[in-house]
Amino acid sequence: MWASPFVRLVKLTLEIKGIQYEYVEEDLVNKSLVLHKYNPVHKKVPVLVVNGKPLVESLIILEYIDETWKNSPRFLPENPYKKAQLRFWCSFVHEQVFETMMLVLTSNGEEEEKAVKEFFERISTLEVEIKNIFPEGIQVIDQKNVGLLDVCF
Ligand SMILES: N[C@@H](CCC(=O)N[C@@H](CS)C(=O)NCC(=O)O)C(=O)O
Repeated sequence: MWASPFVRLVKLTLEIKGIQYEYVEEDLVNKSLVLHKYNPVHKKVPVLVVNGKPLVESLIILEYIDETWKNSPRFLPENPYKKAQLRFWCSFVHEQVFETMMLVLTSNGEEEEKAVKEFFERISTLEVEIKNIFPEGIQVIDQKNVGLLDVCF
């Protein structure tokens, strides 16, 4: 499912970390037996298979990759409080921001206007709160200096 933002999130992470992988496309209208086998609960993509073992849910996959391939860049800080804060904002982007973004793209008229307003409200919330997580200011992002929240965003 080439257009899946969740799949792209995992591909982007693998590419930033320099990990070679084989990409297998899934037809979500006609799901394969492999998808049923590797993600029997949700039957969704992405699924990352490492040494025959499947991992599902993009944010969980991202953390797994970061903890397994400890090469730079590290996506999450060691500090448990900072880590918890970043996890919270990643799931906010992943769920709340993404949900309204999809609504903007798929609605019309009044519903679209409402969705656009909601989208900007959520982005503004993130923009204000992010300053508490990064009091030192937003830094330039490049391949060596990128965090979990950057990737999610
Ligand atoms: N929370 C999941 C969402 C994954 C997801 O919704 N994948 C969609 C493609 S964008 C899917 O596989 N949909 C198939 C279905 O719902 O049957 C994640 O972050 O990995």
